[in-house]
Amino acid sequence: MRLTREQLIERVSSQMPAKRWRHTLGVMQSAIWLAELYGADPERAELAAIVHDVAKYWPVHRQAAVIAENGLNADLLRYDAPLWHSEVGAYVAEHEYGIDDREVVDAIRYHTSGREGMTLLDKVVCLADYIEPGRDFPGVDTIREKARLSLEEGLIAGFDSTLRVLVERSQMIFPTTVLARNDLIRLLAEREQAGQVKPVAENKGG
Ligand code: DGI
Ligand code: FE
Ligand code: FE
Repeated sequence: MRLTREQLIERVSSQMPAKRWRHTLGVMQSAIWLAELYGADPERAELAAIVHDVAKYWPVHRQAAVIAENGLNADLLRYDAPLWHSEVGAYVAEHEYGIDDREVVDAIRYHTSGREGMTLLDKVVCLADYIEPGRDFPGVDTIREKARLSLEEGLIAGFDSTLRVLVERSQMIFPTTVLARNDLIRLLAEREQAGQVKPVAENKGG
């Protein structure tokens, strides 16, 4: 039932221009690298990366139909069309390619918007999408540097760059991206606090 890695590569690559497939190969490479660096499963990270943009070049009416006809997140349809392919990709992964690994399917689903409470795999795939070797947008090297030190700081920098562009163009912002970014910033702050609270507690004890 489930397609092999080779079958997936064949099926996905046939649905996009060569340039987008080269991007996908880059995301596979970066996802494996980040997974190894931060303790995620490289095989599952690569699997999500292979499929993540499968629907990117589908006509938007076809993407919208998949969302509307299968009870997917229809709220997306009120926002920019570039957000839709990730939800459609998750559906294709599960229902056409037989990927029954919920975390892999969700990493595909949330690779564009992020979400509150992102899993390790969500973070790896979303950040890999920003920093793959073929990416060449202003600020990408800063995101790459942060990605090397912290998955969360890398992702925040990635979302920052997307949000900056959207604001610059006076485009809508999908609220889930804001929630995802807030959540990551809170996580970092809590981590830092935990690090600082400890010596204080020790002082009290001493
Ligand atoms: O599919 P890719 O080009 O590899 O990258 P992606 O899946 O991150 O898609 C990003 C596109 O989505 C980019 O053109 C910005 C657009 N977009 C529109 N509104 C939003 C948004 N992206 C996010 N994260 N949040 C938005 O509100
Ligand atoms: Fe994408
Ligand atoms: Fe992508």
